Amino acid sequence: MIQHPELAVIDKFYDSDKSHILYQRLLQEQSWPDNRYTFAGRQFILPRLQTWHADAGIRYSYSNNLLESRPWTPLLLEIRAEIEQYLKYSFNSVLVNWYRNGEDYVGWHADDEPELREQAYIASLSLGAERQFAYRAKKSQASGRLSLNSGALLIMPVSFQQNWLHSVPKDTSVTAGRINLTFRRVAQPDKQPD
Ligand SMILES: [Mn+2]
Repeated sequence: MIQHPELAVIDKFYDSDKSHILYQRLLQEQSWPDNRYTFAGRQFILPRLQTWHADAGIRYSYSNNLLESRPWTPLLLEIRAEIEQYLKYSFNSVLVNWYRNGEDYVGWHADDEPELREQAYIASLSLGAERQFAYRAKKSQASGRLSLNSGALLIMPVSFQQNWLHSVPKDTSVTAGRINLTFRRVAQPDKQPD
C-alpha cells in the first residue's frame, strides 16, 4: 500500500522466479568495478557497487564525476525494452546499484541533476533482497518509507525529486543482496559550437 501521493509502485512487474533469474544474471554478467573513488582530490568508498550505462552521447553530471559510461549489455537492453513497452516511455540510461547486503546503503539525496529537468521520470526496478525505501520532505517534517520487493517497479516523477529526499538505509537484518536498476531519461546536451 503506497502512502506517498507522488510515487507509484508496480508490485510484481516481474514475478519472483523471473526476478531471481534476472538478479543472478546481473550479478554474474555485470563487470562490477571497485567502489573506491577519487573525487575532488579525496578518496572515498561508496557503500554499494555501481555501473552506469547510456546511449552514445549521453552525459550526466552525477556519473561523469564518478563513473565511466558503459554501453548497454544485451540483458540491460532486454529489461529496458520491457519497461519501456509497459510504461510507453523511453529511457536513454540506467544506473545499476548492487547493495551486497544490509550494510550497503544510499544516503539521503534527490536525483535532481540539471539533466533530469522537464518531465523526465525515473523507473526503478528492484531485484533480490527486500529493502526499505525511505523518503522525507525537503520543506516539512513529512516522512515515510515503503518496502521494495524483488520484481517491484517504482516510478518517481520529477516533482518527487524537487520536493523530497530519499534513501535506502542500512539494515543489518538483511544478509542477501539487492540489485536496483534506475532507468533515466537524461536530457541530450546542447550542441557545443566547435
Ligand atoms: Mn536516487
